[in-house]
Amino acid sequence: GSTRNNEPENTTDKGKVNVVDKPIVVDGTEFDGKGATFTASSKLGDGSQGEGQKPIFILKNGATLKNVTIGDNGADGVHVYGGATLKNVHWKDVGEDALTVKSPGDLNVIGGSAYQAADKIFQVNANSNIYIKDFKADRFLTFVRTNGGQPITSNVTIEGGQFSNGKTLFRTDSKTSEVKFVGNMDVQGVATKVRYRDEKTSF
Ligand code: ADA
Ligand code: CA
Ligand code: CA
Ligand code: CA
Repeated sequence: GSTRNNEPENTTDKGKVNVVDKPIVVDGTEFDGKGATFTASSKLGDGSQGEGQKPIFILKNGATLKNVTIGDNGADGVHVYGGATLKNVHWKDVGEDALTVKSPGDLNVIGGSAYQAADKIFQVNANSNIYIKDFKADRFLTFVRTNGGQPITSNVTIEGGQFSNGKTLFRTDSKTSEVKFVGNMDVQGVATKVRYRDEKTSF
């Protein structure tokens, strides 16, 4: 919605497609895509499940990314170092994954959506506080996953949102990570709400 996040969405560049050959680095500032699409060239990867692809955006030190659509080749999506805020960021077809927390920090994701994630949407590889509000995800295996087998401390809050045709909303192998759900979520066709190691809670 245009005013849901208390800020009008600027989409004056909707329809523009930028093919990205080299990760776009946003360090401590704001990048406003104005509704444009950013899609990876083959130099970053092919958007498959192959590990080691490069991201389209690298966000550092509290950078903000807003009004962006990640296009048909999602490669390794968005990497975050030292926290970031995303507003109105959409993934049309998630590549290997959509976003990775690469180093400690706070991540806020306000609005936005992700479609067609063959595996994970949010991959958490470092200690973090993560707040995801009013996000829409359709066709995914795991919405938020701390890195397999790692003792990561991540506190995740998911507020509202729409989740459909997925396997698991939150999965961790760590004893020091947890998720909290706030408000009303619209969930359809998702098998598992949380999986703490081998303990699953179904919907
Ligand atoms: C897999 C892989 C990890 C890491 C992660 C990622 O879980 O086992 O080592 O690469 O993907 O960040 O995509
Ligand atoms: Ca991966
Ligand atoms: Ca995909
Ligand atoms: Ca990845």
